[in-house]
Amino acid sequence: MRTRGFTLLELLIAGTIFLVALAVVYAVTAESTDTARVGTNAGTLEGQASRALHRIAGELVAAGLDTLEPPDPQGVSSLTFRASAGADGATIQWGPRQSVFLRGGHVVWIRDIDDPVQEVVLCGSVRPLAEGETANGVDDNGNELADEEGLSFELSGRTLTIRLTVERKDRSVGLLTRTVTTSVRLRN
Ligand SMILES: [Ca+2]
Ligand SMILES: [Ca+2]
Repeated sequence: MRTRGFTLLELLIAGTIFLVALAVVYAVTAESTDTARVGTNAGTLEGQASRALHRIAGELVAAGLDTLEPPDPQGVSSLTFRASAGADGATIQWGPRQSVFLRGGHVVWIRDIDDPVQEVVLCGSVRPLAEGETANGVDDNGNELADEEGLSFELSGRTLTIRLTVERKDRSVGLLTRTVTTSVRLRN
């Protein structure tokens, strides 16, 4: 018995099915690679923000409540303070005036504002405004602060809340944004 070969039409159909299957596999792989990359970038961004926030909080943890400038920060992006440098009997000795502020997308810390040579950049890629805020004079993100910047300080009693929003461009999702928050209890 003579074996029949494939017709041209059959070969074309088989080839098309193969190409479609290949395209589907490629699309799925590309999508999962993209998802993995976005996840990695988001993780890196969050890590960067968390490290900077802990650094800021670390400087503020010894700060005196009565040394703050402004004395009642409510959403400001710049804070001057003095930290405890030990005690002389019952009297706390306060160190030099320090400052943490936002400048050109960077969080800058100056350990002694009378000697600003010692300024340190704690974090870059800070969003001009906090996540969810647009410059319109109203509170868009529901935290009772209007148009607060990417770094903000808010005092409630002796508790100082620090919020930091960073962002990074990503080719598939546009902008990746992460916000980290922490609180420190200031000294009397
Ligand atoms: Ca707000
Ligand atoms: Ca707003």
